[in-house]
Amino acid sequence: MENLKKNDSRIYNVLVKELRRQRETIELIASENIASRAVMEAQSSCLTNKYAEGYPGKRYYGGCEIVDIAEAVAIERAKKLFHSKFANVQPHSGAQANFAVQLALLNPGDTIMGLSLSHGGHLTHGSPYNISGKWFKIISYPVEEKTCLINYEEMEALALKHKPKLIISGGSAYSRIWDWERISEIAKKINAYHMADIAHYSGLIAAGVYPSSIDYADITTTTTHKTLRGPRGGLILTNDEELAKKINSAVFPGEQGGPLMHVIAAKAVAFYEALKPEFREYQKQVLVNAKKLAETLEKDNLKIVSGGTDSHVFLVDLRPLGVKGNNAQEALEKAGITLNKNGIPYDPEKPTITSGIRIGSPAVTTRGMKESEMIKIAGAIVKVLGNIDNERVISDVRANMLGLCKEFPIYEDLKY
Ligand code: DSN
Repeated sequence: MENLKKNDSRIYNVLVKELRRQRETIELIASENIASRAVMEAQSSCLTNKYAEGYPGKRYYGGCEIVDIAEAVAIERAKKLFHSKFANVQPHSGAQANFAVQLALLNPGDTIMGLSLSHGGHLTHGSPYNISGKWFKIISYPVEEKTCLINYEEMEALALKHKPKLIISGGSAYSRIWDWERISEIAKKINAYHMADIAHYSGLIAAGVYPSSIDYADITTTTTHKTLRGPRGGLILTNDEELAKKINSAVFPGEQGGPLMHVIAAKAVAFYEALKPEFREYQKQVLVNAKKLAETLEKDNLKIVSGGTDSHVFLVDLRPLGVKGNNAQEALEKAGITLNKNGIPYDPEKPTITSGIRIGSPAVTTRGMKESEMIKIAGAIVKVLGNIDNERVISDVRANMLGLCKEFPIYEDLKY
């Protein structure tokens, strides 16, 4: 980092402070992780300089023969990892991946159906503030009020009534198993496409510890930086050759220009890491840790939405404590624990306040933490939530969390 330090001290200082924050914080944001040094090296490489509009072997620029290798390797590894016949590794993000699918399959004015954002869906599945909600007619399916689970009969009834052209499964805050097969059956009945957005679950799926959508959904999209632990980016998978052609055209030239070749190389590195047996062990521990956290919090009388988790994530309903999500997030951050406020299904509070928090285990598991640390972290959360305005308690917890972070260091070789 010597050049950055010398040439741009303001940004160098941002990196120094952020590295310190990450080292000294218990990271429970379910969509974040700690990428390997190999991933970061590929991402910060000279590949950033290369324009490569098009696809390997069919580019609009000269000098692409080397970066072609990076993209071809990324595609080959993604296909192997997810047992998929086709992969497009160019989407800059999950949102770009989802929009590319919508661009490939739909016309403005068509109807699409996705899990309601306020029940755990995603902005790109039909929020009125997103292009998906502006361009398409949206039918949102809910979770049941009592169980907070998806009711597939209700989903089917909605689909038969409104006949969407696309049904989207997956979301950002649904902790249970998705029945991909059932959703595909519903889609077939109305001649709709089924797109599974596995952004949250993709690392678990790659490791075989959560059911895969690949053989059921027409198209699967994901980000590469959540449980998958790669660089920030998107990925689209399908087994259908005709859909694959449409997707390629929708990504480029449909919605993107030059692919980020440095990020694609870093995706290739992450897929390679995910193909290793250690990754499966890691994901098993992600599941164990999430369950242990949820179970311990529940024993301490916190209410877990849907009563538990089958994945890396879960929501806590804070209403029995009389604490709002925004205040909980703020107090926990002061105590050295980062997570996000999150609406719970049928939340009476607005999204900037919320009645819940979302908790995820991927990042702390990457640090090497196991069940005993989850018990300590759950204890710390309970203590802070019970003493939300008590600076002394918060500062004691902060000291304990700092000690825990020091026991499980990250990026030890980074010297800035
Ligand atoms: N997918 C969101 C999250 O889970 O944090 C971000 O878009």
